[in-house]
Amino acid sequence: MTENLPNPISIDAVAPRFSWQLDGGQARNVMQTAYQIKVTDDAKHTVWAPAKVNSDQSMYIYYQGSPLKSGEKYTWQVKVWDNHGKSSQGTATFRMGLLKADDWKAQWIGPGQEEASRPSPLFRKGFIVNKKVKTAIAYITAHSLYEAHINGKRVGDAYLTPGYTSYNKRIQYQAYDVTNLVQPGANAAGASLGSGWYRGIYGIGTRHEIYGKDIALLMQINITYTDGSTATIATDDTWKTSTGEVRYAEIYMGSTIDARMEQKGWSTAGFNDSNWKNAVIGNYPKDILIATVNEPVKKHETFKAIKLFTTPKGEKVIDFGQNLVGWVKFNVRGKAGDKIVISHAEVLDKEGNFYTDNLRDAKCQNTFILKGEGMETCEPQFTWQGFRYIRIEGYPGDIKPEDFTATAVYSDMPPTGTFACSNPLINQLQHNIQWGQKGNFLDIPTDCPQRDERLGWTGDAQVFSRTATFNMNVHNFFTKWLKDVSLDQFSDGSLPHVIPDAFDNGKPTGGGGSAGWSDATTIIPWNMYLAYGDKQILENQYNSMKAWVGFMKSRSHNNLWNTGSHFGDWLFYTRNDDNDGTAAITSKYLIAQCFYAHSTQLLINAAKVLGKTEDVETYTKLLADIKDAYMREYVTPNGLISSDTQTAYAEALEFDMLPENLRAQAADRLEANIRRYGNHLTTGFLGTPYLCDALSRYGHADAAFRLLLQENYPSWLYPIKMGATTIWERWDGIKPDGTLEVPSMNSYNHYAYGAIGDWMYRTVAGIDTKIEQPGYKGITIKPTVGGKLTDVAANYETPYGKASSHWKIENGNFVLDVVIPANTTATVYVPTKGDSAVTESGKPVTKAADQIDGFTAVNIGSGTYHFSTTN
Ligand code: RAM
Repeated sequence: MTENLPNPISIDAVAPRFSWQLDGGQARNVMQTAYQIKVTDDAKHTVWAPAKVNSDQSMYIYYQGSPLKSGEKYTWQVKVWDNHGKSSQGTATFRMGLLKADDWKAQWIGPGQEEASRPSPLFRKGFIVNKKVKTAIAYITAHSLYEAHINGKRVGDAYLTPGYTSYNKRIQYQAYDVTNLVQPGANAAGASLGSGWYRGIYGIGTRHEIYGKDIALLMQINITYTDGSTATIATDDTWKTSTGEVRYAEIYMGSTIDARMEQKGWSTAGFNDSNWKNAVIGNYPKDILIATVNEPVKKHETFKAIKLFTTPKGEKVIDFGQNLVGWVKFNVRGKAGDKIVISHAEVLDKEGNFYTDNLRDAKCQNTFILKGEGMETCEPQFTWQGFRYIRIEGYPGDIKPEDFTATAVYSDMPPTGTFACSNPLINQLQHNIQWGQKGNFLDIPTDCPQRDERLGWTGDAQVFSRTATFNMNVHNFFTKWLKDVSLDQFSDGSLPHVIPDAFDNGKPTGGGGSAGWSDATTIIPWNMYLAYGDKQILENQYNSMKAWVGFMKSRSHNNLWNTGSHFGDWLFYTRNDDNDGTAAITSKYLIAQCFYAHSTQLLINAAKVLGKTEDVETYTKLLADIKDAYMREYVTPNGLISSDTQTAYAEALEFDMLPENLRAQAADRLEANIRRYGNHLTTGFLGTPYLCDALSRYGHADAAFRLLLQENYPSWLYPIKMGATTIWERWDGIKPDGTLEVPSMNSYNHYAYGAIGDWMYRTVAGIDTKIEQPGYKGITIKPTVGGKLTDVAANYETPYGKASSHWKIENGNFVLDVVIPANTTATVYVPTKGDSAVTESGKPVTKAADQIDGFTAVNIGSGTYHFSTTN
């Protein structure tokens, strides 16, 4: 991998990093002992050939050869040697992006005068190819969304490009190898544009034009002929512009496609564009253009209708069986002018009617006007919807459900994990967590994908970030988003509530600095460092982390951060008829103090990794003061916390707020609190991620399992019993009597409570990285048995390869199958009672290993292992 991507073609890191995996085959204890890299350019000249390095490092080796050139392709080879006397070689390629603003010969172009309804503009240009093409690379970006074509064919398979960044500071472009799309003789290039995040209706209060009002395209095709000569096809005012069938397209609202307006063949060479206007050059910056670091949004799973039915109100509705994010495509035959309207909904109401009130001002409607020429395919553009059901209006003739397909659309991150166990409800929970991630990792991490929001809410992203690493490789996804975190951070160190900052666009008016939200600055970089072992994330984010801690310090008095406005433990358990005070309110300032400590701790951790010893000292002292202030203000000498809630105890325990001697009693109080609520959780966004971990860490795994397995409200499984296929924003999005929560805030696809996934992988299956060997260079396998589970299996694609933990209870004995990838080592903790014997592949291990707290610990290298215990 180059910069964590396979053979990328637009790298703008001046020193890209190389990583590889070793395949240990059937052998055990395989470690790399040495590697040697060689990099050559396209003409096969060596640009870097360092000597063999005796090291087991296989991740993030920085290129250190002669300067890499804009647009050039390079090949790198690595030879590795292992401790079994074997060696092996691998090859990969990468191409540099356009490194300087002047590498862009293209000019930004727009349509000039636009109709008020803003149909999608089309742009086209014919060009001639009269020599043999060696390579053709297209570099494309837009304000805001583009879809490019060459000779009538779509360029690439990405959607909603160029993706969403803080557009006033940086805009990504994408590079495509279009060698196979250009042809000898006459060619045409073209693109259509949508308003998207840049100038569309977006942000709370359905704002418009957050980043600008002009729609614009920047496109350049760099052709290299086999004789070494080059040509550039670039947008300028000789390009022609018009509009076509996409009459309207907005993220929240949906799109209107009038097939009668289609300009057939508009992106082919033979098309007559004589009545098209000339494009108008726009003077927008090119020095903010950057290559794309994360995986683009692509189409993924498709769903067929599971049923077509008529609601009590008489509406025709299709159920796709899964709450998903993307859109519906269908085939239909009708007359010219027939108008079909597809509306979207996540749930039906109590009566079984199509329910859209929770979408607020987002219309989520796609309208298609047919041209009446046989079978037509209808697919929306430059928009997406979050839905399980569609309502169909205006359909000519009988609806054939088999003609409808829903496609899930999300960032194309490699899947990394699976979790399955003997309890089908937990498996459904895992499914819902993954679908929450699929639905809300659409170029940026969003709170929800359906209503008039879909924003990069920092708190939600932070809460879910570690779980996200288990389900998909989110390394580049978060690397990109974190850059916008640091760019949009206010100068006083506070962080806007959403990133990119669609509320303020740089002006600190929309607020920020909420405890647990702005801590995305520290928590996410640290989680990425743990999951991927990538120090560069910490280097890049360090100033941002420090600025956030600085902000909290500047707003504190006597080390107590008790100022500002905070969301608190958002959506915690509360009842309307709360006569006896069961609402689990945790003081917002108490929470703020805990996050102040936690972020400071993470800053210290980062400073240690980066060798910033002065900062380690300064912030260690500060951390002690923060904890002292917390103890003085919020905790009695016996350890009762002034907010006697699950969230207060969970955070106190997870952030090490209490002195050692008060921790066990705090865990007991937490456990007792859970019993008082009849084994229910009462936590909101900020307590939920820590709850089960705090319990299991302090000897109350049983209570954690009782919470996990609780089937009635509030709990993780309650929504599943109510038919959920994603994680809900509220514990009671649908109430036990079938009525729905308030329409003003009731999303059925909000991943925050899915943060329990981290505990399932790391504690129940027990796969974790050692902190001192992050990125799973050192692995821990430490299963937690409980909850009447008899079989738990998790597979996880670490940066080094697959690790897995599969445990079973067989005839009362514990059996554990483990896979550890090559070039890593692991400690396996086999749960043991008293003097029960542990064997590995039939041979006793107990004597050679340590006995710690009910576990027999065994150190192993890579390979496949089978442990079992006999009681
Ligand atoms: C809601 C969002 C999000 C939450 C904020 C505080 O509007 O959906 O989930 O973080 O409010």
